[in-house]
Amino acid sequence: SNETAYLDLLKHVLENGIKKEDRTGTGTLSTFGYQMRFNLQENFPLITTKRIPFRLISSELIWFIKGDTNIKFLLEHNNNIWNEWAFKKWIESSEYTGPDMTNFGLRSQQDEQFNRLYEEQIDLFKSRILNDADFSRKYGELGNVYGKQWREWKTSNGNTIDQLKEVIDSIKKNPDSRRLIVSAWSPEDIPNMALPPCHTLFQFYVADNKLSCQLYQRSADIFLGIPFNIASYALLTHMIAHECGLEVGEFIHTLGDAHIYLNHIDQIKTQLSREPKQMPTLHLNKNITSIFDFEVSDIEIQDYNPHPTIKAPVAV
Ligand code: DHF
Ligand code: TMP
Repeated sequence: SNETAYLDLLKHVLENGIKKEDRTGTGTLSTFGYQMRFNLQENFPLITTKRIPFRLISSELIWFIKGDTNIKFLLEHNNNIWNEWAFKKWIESSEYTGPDMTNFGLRSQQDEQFNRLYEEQIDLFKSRILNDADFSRKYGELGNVYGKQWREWKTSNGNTIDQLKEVIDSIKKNPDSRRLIVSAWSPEDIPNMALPPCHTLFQFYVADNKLSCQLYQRSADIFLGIPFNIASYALLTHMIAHECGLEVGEFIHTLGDAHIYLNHIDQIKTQLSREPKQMPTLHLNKNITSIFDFEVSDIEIQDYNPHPTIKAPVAV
Protein backbone atom coordinates (compact mmCIF):
# COMPACT_ATOMS: atom_id res chain seq x y z
CA SER A 1 0.00 0.00 0.00
CA ASN A 2 0.96 3.66 -0.17
CA GLU A 3 1.90 3.84 3.51
CA THR A 4 4.00 0.67 3.26
CA ALA A 5 6.17 2.33 0.61
CA TYR A 6 7.19 4.95 3.18
CA LEU A 7 7.53 2.56 6.13
CA ASP A 8 9.76 0.33 3.97
CA LEU A 9 12.01 3.34 3.33
CA LEU A 10 12.30 3.97 7.09
CA LYS A 11 13.26 0.31 7.64
CA HIS A 12 15.65 0.26 4.68
CA VAL A 13 17.66 3.22 5.93
CA LEU A 14 17.59 2.08 9.58
CA GLU A 15 18.99 -1.28 8.49
CA ASN A 16 21.33 -0.26 5.67
CA GLY A 17 22.24 3.34 6.42
CA ILE A 18 25.91 4.24 6.76
CA LYS A 19 26.94 6.69 9.50
CA LYS A 20 27.68 9.94 7.74
CA GLU A 21 28.40 13.45 8.99
CA ASP A 22 26.44 16.27 7.44
CA ARG A 23 26.39 20.04 6.99
CA THR A 24 24.22 20.63 10.07
CA GLY A 25 26.55 18.80 12.49
CA THR A 26 23.75 16.43 13.58
CA GLY A 27 24.98 13.21 11.98
CA THR A 28 22.90 10.81 9.87
CA LEU A 29 22.36 7.24 8.75
CA SER A 30 22.47 7.60 5.00
CA THR A 31 21.88 5.62 1.81
CA PHE A 32 22.12 6.78 -1.80
CA GLY A 33 19.42 6.17 -4.38
CA TYR A 34 15.92 4.89 -3.56
CA GLN A 35 12.53 4.92 -5.26
CA MET A 36 8.95 4.83 -3.95
CA ARG A 37 5.72 4.60 -5.97
CA PHE A 38 2.37 5.93 -4.74
CA ASN A 39 -0.84 5.01 -6.52
CA LEU A 40 -2.89 8.21 -6.38
CA GLN A 41 -6.05 6.39 -7.53
CA GLU A 42 -6.10 4.39 -4.30
CA ASN A 43 -6.10 7.24 -1.76
CA PHE A 44 -4.25 10.44 -0.91
CA PRO A 45 -0.74 9.59 0.39
CA LEU A 46 -0.77 11.42 3.71
CA ILE A 47 1.08 9.31 6.30
CA THR A 48 -1.14 7.98 9.12
CA THR A 49 1.45 6.44 11.48
CA LYS A 50 1.98 9.98 12.82
CA ARG A 51 -0.12 13.11 12.33
CA ILE A 52 0.99 15.30 9.42
CA PRO A 53 -0.48 18.81 9.52
CA PHE A 54 -1.91 18.92 6.00
CA ARG A 55 -2.70 22.66 6.07
CA LEU A 56 1.06 23.34 6.25
CA ILE A 57 1.51 21.36 3.04
CA SER A 58 -1.32 23.05 1.15
CA SER A 59 -0.30 26.57 2.19
CA GLU A 60 3.35 25.89 1.30
CA LEU A 61 2.36 24.55 -2.13
CA ILE A 62 0.11 27.55 -2.82
CA TRP A 63 3.05 29.76 -1.84
CA PHE A 64 5.29 27.96 -4.38
CA ILE A 65 2.61 28.20 -7.08
CA LYS A 66 2.24 31.95 -6.49
CA GLY A 67 5.97 32.30 -7.08
CA ASP A 68 6.34 33.74 -3.59
CA THR A 69 9.69 33.32 -1.79
CA ASN A 70 9.01 35.44 1.30
CA ILE A 71 8.00 33.71 4.55
CA LYS A 72 5.51 36.51 5.31
CA PHE A 73 2.79 34.66 3.37
CA LEU A 74 3.53 31.47 5.32
CA LEU A 75 3.41 33.27 8.67
CA GLU A 76 0.08 34.85 7.70
CA HIS A 77 -1.16 31.29 7.26
CA ASN A 78 0.28 30.28 10.62
CA ASN A 79 2.89 28.15 8.85
CA ASN A 80 6.29 28.15 10.56
CA ILE A 81 8.14 25.51 8.53
CA TRP A 82 10.56 27.91 6.80
CA ASN A 83 11.27 30.28 9.75
CA GLU A 84 14.71 28.95 10.69
CA TRP A 85 16.18 29.57 7.24
CA ALA A 86 15.03 33.19 7.09
CA PHE A 87 16.04 33.73 10.72
CA LYS A 88 19.52 32.45 9.90
CA LYS A 89 19.95 35.17 7.26
CA TRP A 90 18.72 37.81 9.74
CA ILE A 91 21.11 36.89 12.58
CA GLU A 92 24.02 36.75 10.13
CA SER A 93 23.25 40.25 8.85
CA SER A 94 25.03 43.37 10.09
CA GLU A 95 21.73 44.88 11.30
CA TYR A 96 21.18 42.16 13.91
CA THR A 97 22.32 43.36 17.36
CA GLY A 98 20.63 40.84 19.70
CA PRO A 99 22.30 38.02 21.65
CA ASP A 100 24.67 35.73 19.76
CA MET A 101 22.58 33.19 17.84
CA THR A 102 25.44 31.41 16.05
CA ASN A 103 24.59 27.75 15.43
CA PHE A 104 21.14 28.19 17.03
CA GLY A 105 19.78 24.92 15.63
CA LEU A 106 22.10 22.64 17.59
CA ARG A 107 22.50 24.91 20.62
CA SER A 108 18.75 25.24 21.19
CA GLN A 109 18.55 21.44 21.50
CA GLN A 110 21.46 21.18 23.93
CA ASP A 111 21.21 24.22 26.18
CA GLU A 112 17.92 25.11 27.88
CA GLN A 113 19.00 28.62 28.84
CA PHE A 114 20.06 29.35 25.28
CA ASN A 115 16.81 27.84 24.00
CA ARG A 116 14.79 30.44 25.97
CA LEU A 117 16.84 33.27 24.41
CA TYR A 118 16.38 31.70 20.99
CA GLU A 119 12.59 31.35 21.40
CA GLU A 120 12.49 35.04 22.39
CA GLN A 121 14.47 36.10 19.32
CA ILE A 122 12.48 33.97 16.90
CA ASP A 123 9.21 35.37 18.31
CA LEU A 124 10.51 38.92 17.88
CA PHE A 125 11.62 38.05 14.36
CA LYS A 126 8.19 36.63 13.49
CA SER A 127 6.32 39.66 14.76
CA ARG A 128 8.60 42.02 12.84
CA ILE A 129 8.03 40.00 9.64
CA LEU A 130 4.28 40.26 10.17
CA ASN A 131 4.14 43.91 11.25
CA ASP A 132 7.05 45.76 9.64
CA ALA A 133 6.86 45.86 5.85
CA ASP A 134 10.42 47.11 5.28
CA PHE A 135 11.80 44.46 7.60
CA SER A 136 9.85 41.63 5.95
CA ARG A 137 10.87 42.71 2.45
CA LYS A 138 14.48 42.41 3.49
CA TYR A 139 14.55 39.57 5.99
CA GLY A 140 11.49 37.49 5.14
CA GLU A 141 13.04 36.68 1.80
CA LEU A 142 14.57 33.23 1.27
CA GLY A 143 16.07 34.26 -2.08
CA ASN A 144 15.51 32.57 -5.41
CA VAL A 145 14.02 29.35 -4.01
CA TYR A 146 11.30 27.10 -5.50
CA GLY A 147 8.61 29.67 -6.30
CA LYS A 148 11.04 31.88 -8.14
CA GLN A 149 12.48 29.08 -10.28
CA TRP A 150 9.07 27.57 -11.07
CA ARG A 151 7.48 30.85 -12.16
CA GLU A 152 10.31 33.24 -13.07
CA TRP A 153 13.38 31.28 -14.14
CA LYS A 154 15.96 33.87 -15.23
CA THR A 155 17.33 33.49 -18.76
CA SER A 156 20.69 34.70 -19.98
CA ASN A 157 19.10 37.46 -22.08
CA GLY A 158 17.27 38.98 -19.10
CA ASN A 159 13.85 37.39 -19.69
CA THR A 160 12.03 34.97 -17.43
CA ILE A 161 10.38 31.60 -18.06
CA ASP A 162 7.17 30.53 -16.31
CA GLN A 163 8.06 26.84 -16.17
CA LEU A 164 4.91 25.85 -14.31
CA LYS A 165 2.53 27.57 -16.75
CA GLU A 166 4.44 26.19 -19.71
CA VAL A 167 4.40 22.63 -18.44
CA ILE A 168 0.64 22.81 -17.82
CA ASP A 169 0.09 24.20 -21.33
CA SER A 170 2.21 21.37 -22.74
CA ILE A 171 0.28 18.72 -20.78
CA LYS A 172 -2.91 20.06 -22.40
CA LYS A 173 -1.55 20.48 -25.94
CA ASN A 174 0.97 17.69 -26.17
CA PRO A 175 0.33 15.09 -23.47
CA ASP A 176 2.58 12.52 -25.16
CA SER A 177 5.59 14.80 -24.76
CA ARG A 178 8.63 13.39 -22.99
CA ARG A 179 9.78 16.87 -22.07
CA LEU A 180 7.24 17.76 -19.37
CA ILE A 181 9.85 18.98 -16.89
CA VAL A 182 10.16 21.68 -14.25
CA SER A 183 13.60 22.27 -12.74
CA ALA A 184 14.29 24.18 -9.55
CA TRP A 185 18.05 23.58 -9.86
CA SER A 186 19.66 26.62 -11.43
CA PRO A 187 23.42 26.27 -10.86
CA GLU A 188 23.97 29.97 -11.43
CA ASP A 189 21.37 30.94 -8.84
CA ILE A 190 22.33 28.52 -6.03
CA PRO A 191 24.38 31.17 -4.16
CA ASN A 192 21.24 33.34 -4.01
CA MET A 193 19.14 30.75 -2.14
CA ALA A 194 18.71 30.24 1.62
CA LEU A 195 18.79 26.47 0.92
CA PRO A 196 19.59 24.89 -2.47
CA PRO A 197 16.44 23.09 -3.65
CA CYS A 198 15.98 19.63 -2.14
CA HIS A 199 13.19 18.74 -4.54
CA THR A 200 15.27 19.42 -7.58
CA LEU A 201 13.38 18.43 -10.72
CA PHE A 202 10.02 16.91 -11.60
CA GLN A 203 8.52 15.39 -14.73
CA PHE A 204 4.94 14.67 -15.77
CA TYR A 205 3.69 11.76 -17.84
CA VAL A 206 0.26 11.20 -19.39
CA ALA A 207 -1.06 7.80 -20.46
CA ASP A 208 -4.54 6.28 -20.34
CA ASN A 209 -5.92 9.73 -19.56
CA LYS A 210 -3.99 9.66 -16.27
CA LEU A 211 -1.40 12.18 -15.06
CA SER A 212 1.66 10.86 -13.25
CA CYS A 213 4.55 12.77 -11.72
CA GLN A 214 8.10 11.80 -10.84
CA LEU A 215 10.29 13.88 -8.54
CA TYR A 216 14.04 13.72 -8.19
CA GLN A 217 14.93 14.77 -4.65
CA ARG A 218 18.68 15.24 -4.12
CA SER A 219 18.55 15.20 -0.32
CA ALA A 220 15.85 13.66 1.84
CA ASP A 221 15.22 14.09 5.58
CA ILE A 222 13.22 10.90 5.87
CA PHE A 223 11.43 11.54 9.16
CA LEU A 224 10.50 15.23 8.83
CA GLY A 225 10.74 16.32 5.21
CA ILE A 226 9.69 13.27 3.20
CA PRO A 227 6.07 12.91 4.43
CA PHE A 228 5.58 16.57 3.51
CA ASN A 229 7.24 16.15 0.11
CA ILE A 230 5.13 13.09 -0.80
CA ALA A 231 1.87 14.85 0.07
CA SER A 232 2.96 18.09 -1.59
CA TYR A 233 3.74 16.50 -4.97
CA ALA A 234 0.67 14.27 -4.77
CA LEU A 235 -1.38 17.43 -4.24
CA LEU A 236 0.35 19.25 -7.11
CA THR A 237 -0.38 16.29 -9.40
CA HIS A 238 -4.07 16.34 -8.38
CA MET A 239 -4.31 20.09 -8.95
CA ILE A 240 -2.78 19.93 -12.42
CA ALA A 241 -4.89 16.88 -13.38
CA HIS A 242 -7.95 18.82 -12.16
CA GLU A 243 -7.12 21.76 -14.43
CA CYS A 244 -6.27 19.54 -17.42
CA GLY A 245 -9.32 17.27 -17.13
CA LEU A 246 -7.20 14.18 -16.44
CA GLU A 247 -7.38 11.45 -13.84
CA VAL A 248 -4.45 11.00 -11.45
CA GLY A 249 -1.98 8.16 -11.98
CA GLU A 250 1.11 7.64 -9.83
CA PHE A 251 3.54 9.75 -7.87
CA ILE A 252 7.06 8.34 -8.16
CA HIS A 253 9.54 9.64 -5.63
CA THR A 254 13.22 9.15 -6.43
CA LEU A 255 15.72 10.03 -3.72
CA GLY A 256 19.43 10.85 -3.80
CA ASP A 257 20.99 11.12 -0.30
CA ALA A 258 18.20 9.54 1.75
CA HIS A 259 19.05 10.01 5.42
CA ILE A 260 17.78 9.59 8.94
CA TYR A 261 19.13 12.16 11.39
CA LEU A 262 20.57 10.44 14.45
CA ASN A 263 18.23 12.42 16.74
CA HIS A 264 15.18 10.96 14.93
CA ILE A 265 15.90 7.27 15.49
CA ASP A 266 13.79 6.78 18.66
CA GLN A 267 10.87 8.59 17.01
CA ILE A 268 11.13 6.31 13.96
CA LYS A 269 11.09 3.19 16.16
CA THR A 270 7.88 4.46 17.77
CA GLN A 271 6.39 5.14 14.36
CA LEU A 272 7.31 1.70 13.03
CA SER A 273 5.58 0.06 16.02
CA ARG A 274 2.24 1.54 14.90
CA GLU A 275 -0.36 -0.09 12.65
CA PRO A 276 -1.08 2.03 9.53
CA LYS A 277 -4.66 3.31 9.16
CA GLN A 278 -6.73 4.13 6.09
CA MET A 279 -5.22 7.07 4.20
CA PRO A 280 -7.55 10.04 3.55
CA THR A 281 -9.15 11.29 0.35
CA LEU A 282 -8.56 14.68 -1.27
CA HIS A 283 -11.30 17.08 -2.36
CA LEU A 284 -10.59 20.10 -4.57
CA ASN A 285 -13.12 22.88 -5.08
CA LYS A 286 -14.73 22.01 -8.43
CA ASN A 287 -15.32 25.68 -9.28
CA ILE A 288 -11.60 26.39 -9.56
CA THR A 289 -10.42 25.95 -13.15
CA SER A 290 -6.83 27.18 -12.95
CA ILE A 291 -4.16 25.96 -10.58
CA PHE A 292 -3.15 29.59 -10.06
CA ASP A 293 -6.52 30.35 -8.40
CA PHE A 294 -6.47 27.82 -5.56
CA GLU A 295 -6.63 29.07 -2.00
CA VAL A 296 -6.13 27.04 1.16
CA SER A 297 -9.91 26.72 1.68
CA ASP A 298 -10.33 25.13 -1.80
CA ILE A 299 -8.25 22.12 -0.75
CA GLU A 300 -9.57 19.62 1.76
CA ILE A 301 -8.77 16.15 2.97
CA GLN A 302 -11.44 13.89 4.41
CA ASP A 303 -11.33 10.82 6.64
CA TYR A 304 -7.88 11.49 8.05
CA ASN A 305 -7.64 9.82 11.48
CA PRO A 306 -3.92 9.37 12.06
CA HIS A 307 -1.91 8.21 15.06
CA PRO A 308 -0.70 11.06 17.32
CA THR A 309 2.02 13.58 16.44
CA ILE A 310 5.64 12.55 17.01
CA LYS A 311 7.88 15.54 17.69
CA ALA A 312 11.46 15.77 16.42
CA PRO A 313 14.03 18.58 16.13
CA VAL A 314 14.74 19.91 12.64
CA ALA A 315 18.40 20.12 11.58
CA VAL A 316 19.21 23.68 10.46
N1 DHF B 1 15.78 21.00 6.76
C1 DHF B 1 15.84 19.74 7.23
N2 DHF B 1 16.93 19.34 7.89
N3 DHF B 1 14.85 18.86 7.06
C2 DHF B 1 13.70 19.22 6.43
O1 DHF B 1 12.79 18.38 6.27
C3 DHF B 1 13.59 20.54 5.93
N4 DHF B 1 12.45 20.96 5.32
C4 DHF B 1 12.27 22.22 5.00
C5 DHF B 1 13.35 23.19 5.10
N5 DHF B 1 14.56 22.68 5.65
C6 DHF B 1 14.65 21.42 6.11
C7 DHF B 1 10.93 22.68 4.54
N6 DHF B 1 9.91 21.73 4.92
C8 DHF B 1 9.06 20.60 8.86
C9 DHF B 1 8.48 19.93 7.78
C10 DHF B 1 8.77 20.32 6.48
C11 DHF B 1 9.65 21.36 6.26
C12 DHF B 1 10.22 22.01 7.34
C13 DHF B 1 9.94 21.63 8.63
C14 DHF B 1 8.71 20.23 10.27
O2 DHF B 1 9.34 20.67 11.19
N7 DHF B 1 7.63 19.45 10.48
C15 DHF B 1 7.13 19.08 11.80
C16 DHF B 1 5.90 19.91 12.17
C17 DHF B 1 6.12 21.35 12.11
C18 DHF B 1 4.95 22.17 12.63
O3 DHF B 1 3.92 21.60 13.07
O4 DHF B 1 5.07 23.41 12.59
C19 DHF B 1 6.64 17.64 11.78
O5 DHF B 1 6.59 17.04 12.86
O6 DHF B 1 6.32 17.14 10.71
P1 TMP C 1 21.30 19.96 2.59
O1 TMP C 1 21.10 21.19 1.75
O2 TMP C 1 22.61 19.96 3.32
O3 TMP C 1 21.04 18.70 1.82
O4 TMP C 1 20.22 20.02 3.77
C1 TMP C 1 18.85 20.05 3.50
C2 TMP C 1 18.11 19.18 4.49
O5 TMP C 1 16.71 19.43 4.36
C3 TMP C 1 18.26 17.70 4.24
O6 TMP C 1 18.17 17.00 5.47
C4 TMP C 1 17.03 17.36 3.39
C5 TMP C 1 15.99 18.26 4.02
N1 TMP C 1 14.83 18.64 3.20
C6 TMP C 1 13.88 17.69 2.86
O7 TMP C 1 14.01 16.50 3.15
N2 TMP C 1 12.79 18.10 2.15
C7 TMP C 1 12.59 19.39 1.79
O8 TMP C 1 11.58 19.71 1.16
C8 TMP C 1 13.57 20.37 2.16
C9 TMP C 1 13.39 21.79 1.78
C10 TMP C 1 14.65 19.95 2.85
